[in-house]
Amino acid sequence: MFFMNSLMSKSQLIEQKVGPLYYSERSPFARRIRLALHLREIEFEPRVVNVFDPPADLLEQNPMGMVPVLILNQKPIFDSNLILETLSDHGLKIWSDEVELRLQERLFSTLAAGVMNSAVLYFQETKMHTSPSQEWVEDHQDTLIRSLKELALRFKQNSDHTKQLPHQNAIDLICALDYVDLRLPHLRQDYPDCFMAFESFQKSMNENIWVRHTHPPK
Ligand SMILES: N[C@@H](CCC(=O)N[C@@H](CS)C(=O)NCC(=O)O)C(=O)O
Repeated sequence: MFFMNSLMSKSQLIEQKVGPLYYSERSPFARRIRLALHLREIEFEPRVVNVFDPPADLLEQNPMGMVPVLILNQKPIFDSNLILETLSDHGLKIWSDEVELRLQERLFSTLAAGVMNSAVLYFQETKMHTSPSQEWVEDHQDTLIRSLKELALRFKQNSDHTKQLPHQNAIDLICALDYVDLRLPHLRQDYPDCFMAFESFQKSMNENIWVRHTHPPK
């Protein structure tokens, strides 16, 4: 078990036990939590697992066998959205306090998580199923493209602070884009317009050591 330290001096999380965090190195959902913690210098015990062959302790913590799972005060919290909400409940600054701003930020992050979800489903359909359905493959890709287009529109309108770390919108966007590059690398060529808005953002994000450190391996 590890303890919180440093930057979160006012956080109620300070005295609480954080971790382990169950994750897989390629999971974009887990990466959004790893980055939210790393960027605030919150230490956690890493528990890297293979979700395609889930170990018994992961299934014990989360019967759905999915990552991320964060153990907080000895209790498992799963689903990245609920983890973020819980961290926020414990005083971590994840979202703006102002209601309308918070709604817009959360909608943006929900769209980014939607892109992650479509990319995971696309990967599962193309690489994991014995007889992939072309219809589903196209459906997942279409959903992904629609969500990416909406993200690009909103990104252009968003204020600058949401495009910088450690804002959760910036974290979620970089996790979504890097995962799309991993699983659907052809999209950049097929739909260059969808990625144009994010070009300098993605480059600048990669200057951050934690973004590089958590980059999904090939
Ligand atoms: N809605 C969940 C999605 C988590 C998810 O799909 N995780 C994937 C890895 S990217 C997983 O654990 N897959 C294992 C499986 O489907 O058995 C979240 O936000 O945490």
